[in-house]
Amino acid sequence: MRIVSRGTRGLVAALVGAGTLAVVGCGEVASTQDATVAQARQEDASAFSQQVARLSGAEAPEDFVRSWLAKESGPESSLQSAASRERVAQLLRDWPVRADGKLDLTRAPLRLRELARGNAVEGSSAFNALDAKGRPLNLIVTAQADRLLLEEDPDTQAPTVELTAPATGSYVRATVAITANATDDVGVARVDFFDGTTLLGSSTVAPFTFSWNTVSQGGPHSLTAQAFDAAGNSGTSSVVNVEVDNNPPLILAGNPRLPQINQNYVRGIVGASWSVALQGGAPVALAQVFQNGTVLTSNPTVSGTTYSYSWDTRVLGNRSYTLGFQATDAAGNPSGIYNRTFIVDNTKPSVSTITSPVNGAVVSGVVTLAATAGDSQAMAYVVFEVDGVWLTPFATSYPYTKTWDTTGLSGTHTIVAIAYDRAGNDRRSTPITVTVP
Ligand SMILES: [Ca+2]
Ligand SMILES: [Ca+2]
Ligand SMILES: [Ca+2]
Repeated sequence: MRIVSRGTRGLVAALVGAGTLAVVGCGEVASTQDATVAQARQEDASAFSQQVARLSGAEAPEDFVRSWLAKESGPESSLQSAASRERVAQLLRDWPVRADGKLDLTRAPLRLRELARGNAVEGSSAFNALDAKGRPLNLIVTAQADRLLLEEDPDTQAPTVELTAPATGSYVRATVAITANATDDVGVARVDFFDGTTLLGSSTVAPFTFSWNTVSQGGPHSLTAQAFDAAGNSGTSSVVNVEVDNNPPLILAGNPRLPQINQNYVRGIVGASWSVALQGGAPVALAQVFQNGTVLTSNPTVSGTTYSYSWDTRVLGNRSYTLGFQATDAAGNPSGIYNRTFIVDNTKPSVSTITSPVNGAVVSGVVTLAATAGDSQAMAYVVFEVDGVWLTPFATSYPYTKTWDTTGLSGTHTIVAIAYDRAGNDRRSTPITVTVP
């Protein structure tokens, strides 16, 4: 065993890559008759070193490597496939250069992996090769007695590929990441993504993914991926069916439907509801009720397309609130928040007093009944009740008055004024009695 020249050792180290094949790179290895397998590989590597030294001849190793790779990537290459020649051309392009423009042989993009076949005794050692990122190159570097060769490693096994996202049966919207998991015995060169028979796009780097813009693609779609290795073998994934829906649900208000006199005042437990009109195929996945922007529930009662919620205002202060509703479909399209403003009033009117006639009066003809009434929020009307019967229409504005024709009503009558606020709370006045002669 001789120690090869310094320049050659540099070349071998470069081709091998530091640490990739630990047995290579040192020529000081003892030769024995009963070599172990590892020692045999050391012999092979050493022979390879010597081969390179012999082949490089008068050429500097840098020139030798450059011309060797240039030859193998060109028309004189022994490689049959254009893909393999391109891989060698890429090696040459990838090879780092030093400041002086020479190839930096200490930083090789081509690395030798395990011994593929042969040994020193046969005078031919073949190594599997890796690129700079450790991916199999589908090339075998062979050192023969008088030549250094690149050979194609025949690859006949197709890659396998499955789509990992989106999930089959899912609804999707906007830009969707279609992701594939692809494997190959040598290496996956490319994954193509299809919508039916339409090629959407390709990815050459794991994780294999494609951003699919679905904005104008509503409806059902069948997605597949096809993976290729460098030799052109391909495998196709199973179909993933998805439905594209880029349209948010529409919200229509339901209860409470308040009469005009209430304006938007509410009290007690308010039965609030909304109806949802779906747009696109995705059902509602999330329905939320909000109070002043805070979620009250994400689980309102649903019946068909109507969502309802019992809003308990009794625990709230008397003031204005927004009650909102939002539905998001299974594709992720949120409706706008449908907000309605309500004023909570759970307090009776503060005042209800009959001011005319006075208690015990004797009246006749057409009598004007009058009352004072007030509410901390907003008054709606005052009802004058005579002997339990309401006089209509009600007095809806201050001063609250109502005429009462006593003709033919001789006797004693009891009168009460009932004040109602906008929310429907009422306060009864102290009754008065009057006498019609
Ligand atoms: Ca393969
Ligand atoms: Ca939709
Ligand atoms: Ca009130």
